Amino acid sequence: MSTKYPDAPVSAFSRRRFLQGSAATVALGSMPFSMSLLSRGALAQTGQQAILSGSHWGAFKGIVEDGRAVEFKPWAKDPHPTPMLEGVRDSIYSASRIRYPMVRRAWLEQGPGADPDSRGDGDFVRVSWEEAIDLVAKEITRVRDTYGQQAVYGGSYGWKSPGKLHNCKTLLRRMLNLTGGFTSSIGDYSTGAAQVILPYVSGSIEVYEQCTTYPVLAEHTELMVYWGCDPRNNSQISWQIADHGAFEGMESLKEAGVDTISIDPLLTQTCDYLDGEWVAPKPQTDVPLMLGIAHTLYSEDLHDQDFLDRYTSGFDEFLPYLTGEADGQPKDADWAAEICGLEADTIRDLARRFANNRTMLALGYSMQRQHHGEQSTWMLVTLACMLGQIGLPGGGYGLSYHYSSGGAPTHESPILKAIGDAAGGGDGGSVDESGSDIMIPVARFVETLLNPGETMEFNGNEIELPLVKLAYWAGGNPFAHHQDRNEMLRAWRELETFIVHDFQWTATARHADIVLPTTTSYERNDIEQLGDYALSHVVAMKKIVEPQFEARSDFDIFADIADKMGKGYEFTEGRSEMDWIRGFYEGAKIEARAKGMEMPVFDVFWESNEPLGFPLKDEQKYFVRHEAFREDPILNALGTATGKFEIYSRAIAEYGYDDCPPHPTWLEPIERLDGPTTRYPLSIASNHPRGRLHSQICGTPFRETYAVQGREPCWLNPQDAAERDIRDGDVVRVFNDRGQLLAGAVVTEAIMPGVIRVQEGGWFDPVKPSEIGSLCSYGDVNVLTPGIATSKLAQANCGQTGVADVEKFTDDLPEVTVFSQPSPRD
Ligand code: PGD
Ligand code: PGD
Ligand code: 6MO
Repeated sequence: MSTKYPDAPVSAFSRRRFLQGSAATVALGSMPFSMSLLSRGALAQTGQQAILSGSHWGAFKGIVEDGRAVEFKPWAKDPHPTPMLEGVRDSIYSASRIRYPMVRRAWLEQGPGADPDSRGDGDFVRVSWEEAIDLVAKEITRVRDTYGQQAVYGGSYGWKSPGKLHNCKTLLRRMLNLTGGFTSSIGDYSTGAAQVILPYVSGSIEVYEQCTTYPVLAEHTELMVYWGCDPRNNSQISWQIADHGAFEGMESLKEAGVDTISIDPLLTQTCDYLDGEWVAPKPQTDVPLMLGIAHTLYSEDLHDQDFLDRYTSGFDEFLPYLTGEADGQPKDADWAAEICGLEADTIRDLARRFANNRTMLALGYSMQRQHHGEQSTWMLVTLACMLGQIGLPGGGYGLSYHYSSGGAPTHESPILKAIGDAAGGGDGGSVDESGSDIMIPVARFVETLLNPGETMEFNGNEIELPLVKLAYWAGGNPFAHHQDRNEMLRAWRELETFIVHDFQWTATARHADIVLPTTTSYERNDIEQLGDYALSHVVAMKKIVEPQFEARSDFDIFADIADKMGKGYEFTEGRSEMDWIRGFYEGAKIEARAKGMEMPVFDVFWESNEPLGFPLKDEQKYFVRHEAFREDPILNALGTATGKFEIYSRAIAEYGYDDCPPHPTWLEPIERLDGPTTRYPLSIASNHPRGRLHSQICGTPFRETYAVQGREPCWLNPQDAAERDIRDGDVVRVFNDRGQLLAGAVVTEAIMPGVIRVQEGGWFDPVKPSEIGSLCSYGDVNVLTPGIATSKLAQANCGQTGVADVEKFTDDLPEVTVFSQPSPRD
C-alpha cells in the first residue's frame, strides 16, 4: 500500500471499526509590533526578508532572498498549518505559469468563433498587452451590439484568492456592469441544493453560518456524528484566510473523550484522528438510512414529540410516509438496510444511541451534491427535530463543521469593507431592458449554451435561458469544476469567444480564445480577515515578490479594459491599490471604534508585519446555534413561512415538482451503487483533495507528493482490485458512458468495497483535444460525472453522483502534458 503524504490512506485503519457488515488571540493593545520589526531586522542581516501575507491555506511569512520567495513559513500562531503551503509558494514559479497575453491562432487570424474544435490544442499566438486589451474591449462591444447584452456571460463561478480588493470575480462584474449588461449566475457548486432548500426548512441558508462552537461541544456533546463530513481534510483551507480553528476544536473533543461516529464510504482523517467508529453505507443512500433511523425513533417512542409540537410544522404530513401508511412501505430499518447495505441492527443501534446521548449531527456537503441532493439535508434536519436537541448545548445539527473551520468561536471584530461590483451604478448592470436580472443557476451554464430560448424551472420561478456568445472567466476553473466534460466541450462550440484570466495554464485557460496572465496574490498588495467564522485578525497581504513575466493584477487589467470603453475613472474611482486598501482598513477602524475598540493607524498596522488580533467574548465563545429560537420560538421565530422548522413545505407543494416533493423523500438517483438501472459496478467518490484546493496547486511540484505514476490517484478496495487484477501503483483506466481517464491505483482498506475515489480538481488533459470523448491522461474525474441538475428546485450540480468501472491500463502510456506550457499538438 502507498504510504506517501498527503494522499496516503489514513494510517491506523482497523477492521474492528468497520461496521458495514491555539489560535490564541492577540488582544488589542498587546500587539508585538516591536518584536516583529526586530525579527525582520535579524533576518535582514542574513539577506532575507520575511513578509506577512495570507492565503486560503493560512497566514504566513514569505521568506524572500534576492527577490525570490524561497519559503512560505506558516504564521507562528497557526494552530495547524497545512503542508500545502509549500505548493502555494511553488505556484509563483511553476512550469504552468501563464507568462504573456495569448490568443488562439484560429480566433486571431480568422475571427471569433473560428474552428472551435481547435480549442485546447495549444496553438496560441503571443500578443502585446495593448493589443490584448484592445481585442477584449472590441469583442465585448461587438457581441453586445450583435446579440444583446445578455450574450456576454460574466457569471465566472469559482474560487479565486482572498483579499478585499483583488477579488477577480467582483472586478469582472464591476467592469461588465460599468460598460453595459451581462448574464450573471446565482448559487454555487458547493452547496447549491442545500442553500436553496434550507430557507424553506429552517429559514436561512445555514450552510455558511456559525455552528454551535467547539468549547460547547467539548463540554456537553456525548456523541459527535460526522456524516459525510471530514473536517481534518476540508478545514485545511478557508474562503478567506484559513485560521485552522477546527483543528483546535477537534483536539478539544479528543481530550474530552467525546464518542465519535463517522458515516462515510471512506475512512476519513477525522474518524481516524478521533478514533471513531466507521459506519460505511453505500454512497447516495443516506436518505434511506436517515429514514430507517427516524422510523426506529418513532416506533420505539424515542422521538421528542414535545419538540416536534412546539418547534416544527408538518410532521403529521410526513409521518404517513415514514410509517408506510401513505404508500404501503414502512421506511423501517429493514427497508433501509436493503438499500444502504448496512445491517438493520446497526441502523436501530444508531437511532438508540442518537436518542440516548447528547448528539451533534455534523453534515458535510457532498451528499447534497448528488441527484435529489436537497433531500439529504432536509431529512437530516428532520432527524434532528425528532431527536429534539436543537438549541441545546452540544446537541442538534451543524452544517459547517467541515468548512472554513465552522465551530471556531467568532471574535469581536469589525468587518472589512471590500470593492463592489458597481451593480446598478453603470450603464446596464446585470439587467435586461425591462429592468429584471438576467441570472442563470450557476451549474446550468452548459444547458444554457445548448438550449437558448428554452424555459427552465427554478425554485418556484421560470427562467428563459439567454443566448450566450461570449463567456468571460476570471477566478474559477470550469474545465475542472463542471460535470460531464464531454458534454461541456460540445456546448463550448456554441461560444464565439471565451476569455480567461488566470496565472496558470489550467485546462480552462487552454480552452480559451484570449488568455490574460494575472499575478498571484503574492505579487500584489491586499488586505483580508483571518477565519471565515473566527474573524480573529485582520491580515496585511503584502506583496512578496514582483510580478513574474508579464503578469498584471486583475484590477489593472479590468481598469484598462474599462478605460478603453470610456469607464476607466468609474472603475478605479481615481484610487490606487494602496488607496483602496487603506480605505477598507479605515472603514473597519470606524466600526471598531463604535464597538469600543481602538485600532492602530493604518501605517503602523501595515508596517507591523503581524496580523492584528481582536478579542473573544464569552458569549461568542460559548455560542449555541438556535438557542434563542428554542428559548422563545415566537419572539425569535425562524425565517420560514410558519416561523418553525418545516418538515412539510406548502410552498414546495405548490411548485408541484416531481423531483422535489413537499417533505423529505427517498428518490432513486439516476445511478448509484447497486441501483435498479445502474450500468456500472463502482460508485465514484469525487472528494475534495487532500493535497489541493480543487485544481489549485495541481500544476506545482507538490503534486508529486500524491500522484501515482504522474497521474491522479484512484483509491479502490483490495476486493475490487483483486477482481480486476489491479495492484497498488498500477495505472488504471476509469470509464463509463460519459468518458474515460487514466489514474494511478491506490489499493486500500480505507475505502469500502464497491466505491472508488478520484478527487475532484485533477487537471483535464485530453490525449486528443479536438476529439470529444478522448482519454484524459491525468485524471479529471468530471469526465465521468453527470451534468444533470439535483432537481427543478435548486438546479444544482451532481458532482458526487456517478458510477464507473476500472481496468488495468496496458497500452502505451500517453504523456501527461497539461502541466507545461501549451504547444500545438499533432
Ligand atoms: P479552483 O481550482 O479553486 O476550482 O471549482 P473552482 O473553479 O472554484 O479554481 C480557481 C481558479 O482561480 C484557479 O484556476 C486559480 O488559479 C484561479 N485564481 C486564483 N486566484 C486568482 C486571481 O487572483 N485571479 C484570477 N484571474 N484567477 C485566480 C470548485 C468547485 O468544484 C467547487 S467549490 C465545488 S464544491 C465542486 N466540487 C466538486 C465535487 O465534489 N465533485 C465533482 N465531481 N466536481 C466538483 N466541482 C466543484
Ligand atoms: P467532500 O470531500 O466532497 O467535502 O466539503 P464536502 O463535505 O462536500 O466530501 C466529504 C465526505 O463525504 C468525504 O469523506 C466523502 O467520502 C463523503 N461522501 C461522499 N459521498 C457520500 C455519500 O453518499 N454519503 C456519505 N455519508 N458520505 C459521502 C466540501 C468543501 O470543502 C468545499 S464546498 C470546498 S469549496 C472546499 N474544498 C476543499 C478542497 O478542495 N480541498 C481541501 N483540502 N479542503 C477543502 N475544503 C472545502
Ligand atoms: Mo465548494
